[in-house]
Amino acid sequence: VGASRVRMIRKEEVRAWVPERPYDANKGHYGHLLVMAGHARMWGAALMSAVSAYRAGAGLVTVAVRGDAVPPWLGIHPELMTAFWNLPEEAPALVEGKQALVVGPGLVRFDGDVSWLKALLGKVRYAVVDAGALEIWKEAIESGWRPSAQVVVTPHPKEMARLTGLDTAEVQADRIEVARRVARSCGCTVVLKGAYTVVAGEDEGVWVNPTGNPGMATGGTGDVLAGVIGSLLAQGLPPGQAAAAGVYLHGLAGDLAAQAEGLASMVATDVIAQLGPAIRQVV
Ligand code: NPW
Ligand code: AMP
Ligand code: MG
Repeated sequence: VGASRVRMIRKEEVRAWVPERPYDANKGHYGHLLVMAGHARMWGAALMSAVSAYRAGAGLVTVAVRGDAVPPWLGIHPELMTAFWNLPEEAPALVEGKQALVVGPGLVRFDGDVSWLKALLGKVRYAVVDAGALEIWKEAIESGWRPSAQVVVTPHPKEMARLTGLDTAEVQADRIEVARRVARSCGCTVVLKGAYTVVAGEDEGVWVNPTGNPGMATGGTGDVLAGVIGSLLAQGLPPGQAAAAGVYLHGLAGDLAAQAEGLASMVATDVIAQLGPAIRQVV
């Protein structure tokens, strides 16, 4: 414990963690991810998470949408599958047969209800809890409940402030300790985003990510990250490795996007487009 357990994520370890593609591989080897995200005003978050998950190697990706018709925007990426839900109690059945779950990007909570998230995290092995699911998570954790799923939470500094009751400046002044404390108290893996993203594992080990740049301060890059980590979980990486490899590859894709487009102009879909080149550079 202490400073000796804090280290930079290295390319060589990411290379060792990313699943290989043997000649006789099939999509069943790379997991099925459920993305429970988006709503009418933030459907892009769901689309970006889900497409990023495919780009990071998941075998199958299903997007859970509210309503009962396939929204036309999903047609941009016909490789995506669709599941439908309207009521919170319909959510848990959707994770059956999935190896991992991403919940939260662009999600707007149901009034006061936390039971659907608890039920979901009782049925799946691995999950990423991000954005709109974080306050529901906080409420559930504070009531003493603990998930049977192994969970990676991915707050940015302001979301971390909401989770802890600190203000954003206090979070930023002590990033490693804040992330470590939350990981210890919830028994989960914590990704505290922003420049030099911190990954704190359940075992108190801490990684700091050297990749990424301020061009990533643009709408949707966090939704991409949630999809990448969810993808690696679906492929069977344990949470600490999925989180560390995910932030490294996401940041590297951001660096390639910055080279191509410039810091001011790059957008989240440019980062998605560079996930392939980033993975190729590492493996
Ligand atoms: P400030 O300005 O410093 O006070 P919110 P959100 C702070 C979805 N999206 N370091 C900063 O606050 C998401 O998935 C959908 C320090 C910033 O203004 C969510 O569900 C999109 N501070 C939902 O929108 C594309 C930092 O936090 C504030 C920081 C709301 O998510 C966009 C924003 O936090 C979006 O991804 C840092 N590194 N980073 C779509 N196309 O569908 C952030 N902050 O209020 O939680 O809003 O993060 O935009
Ligand atoms: P979100 O705020 O949820 O959209 O997530 C933003 C993503 O972009 C996270 O992965 C951050 O780590 C990354 N990011 C934002 N600003 C920076 C920065 N200045 N340097 C490196 N990465 C950043
Ligand atoms: Mg976000």
